[in-house]
Amino acid sequence: MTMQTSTEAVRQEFYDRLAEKDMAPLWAVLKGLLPNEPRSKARPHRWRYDDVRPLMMEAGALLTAEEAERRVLVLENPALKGMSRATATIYAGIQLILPGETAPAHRHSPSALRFMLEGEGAITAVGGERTVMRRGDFVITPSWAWHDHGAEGNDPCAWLDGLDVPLVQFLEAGFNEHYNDKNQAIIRPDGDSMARFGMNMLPMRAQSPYGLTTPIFNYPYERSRAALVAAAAGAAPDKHEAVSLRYVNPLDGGWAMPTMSAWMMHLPAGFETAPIRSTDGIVMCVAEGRVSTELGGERYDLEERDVAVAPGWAWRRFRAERDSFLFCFSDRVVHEKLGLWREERGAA
Ligand code: GTQ
Repeated sequence: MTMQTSTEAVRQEFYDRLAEKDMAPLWAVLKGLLPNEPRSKARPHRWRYDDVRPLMMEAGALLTAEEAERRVLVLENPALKGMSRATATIYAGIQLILPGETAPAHRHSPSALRFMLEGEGAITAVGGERTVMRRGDFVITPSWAWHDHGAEGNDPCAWLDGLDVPLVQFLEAGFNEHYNDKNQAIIRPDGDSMARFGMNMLPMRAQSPYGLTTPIFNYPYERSRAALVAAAAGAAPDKHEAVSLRYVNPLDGGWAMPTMSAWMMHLPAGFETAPIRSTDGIVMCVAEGRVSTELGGERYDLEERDVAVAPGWAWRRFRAERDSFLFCFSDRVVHEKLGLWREERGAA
């Protein structure tokens, strides 16, 4: 036995005795616990809507929305297979409702957001109020709010779902409950929450019925797009963020949801951003146009409705030949609240 192997054998024998008593040597794991910088387990990835759509329609022929409860194709990060994760903390999926179907009412502690992709007549009901979801709309289901969905027109309706499920799993704070009927009781007229909270005015004693989540549950694309176009006319785009506006909770000026941040980036025709990275992991979807992007060194040309992922601390940059609009969401708000959020802005 050489000197070295005998030392190693002695140490290993010690580690084995530690393990028997449910302990472990820190020095063997310290580098992994305290990395010099984040190295996300998630990979950059892109899902083409042209690939998703036919498979989604196949699922539509295979089972009803009611059978499935939610007929969704989960977008699995290829490095996190079987975990229902697009990023470390975010679940994403594409949900399909066929004309006349209902996705029955339930509620859960994870929060959900929707980014509407296609179909006329998609309806979601949240907390006793209905809204029509149109293409490009950003729609919110707050934690523990009853919600059911339907398609009341003649089209299949599809949207991107984003949930904070992996984060809630990590915190072991998941609850779920079924409603006693397919559809929840509607107690407010359409547009009620928008009138009270979404017109740059607030009730005299404003309080969100949804706790930490914004009281507005549909941010229509028509308005977001118009704001971005007008903002682009007023000033040069930011070198790293082009023209970006975030979805806001009007009650406190913060992000619209307590666990997920959402914003939309407008890339004017011909504009190219400089590289930027941040600790939050981002899911993005092209609302309009065509976006060439580099995410963690991978190049993707994103068409309308394509979804892509930029893992935390991966460099990202964007370019568009024609006016384009990119919906983005991430766990940034959580990082910020915990004092962990960082970004680095690279040179052009
Ligand atoms: O629409 O309520 O993609 O509960 C996953 C879980 C959608 C929903 C998902 C859900 C929903």
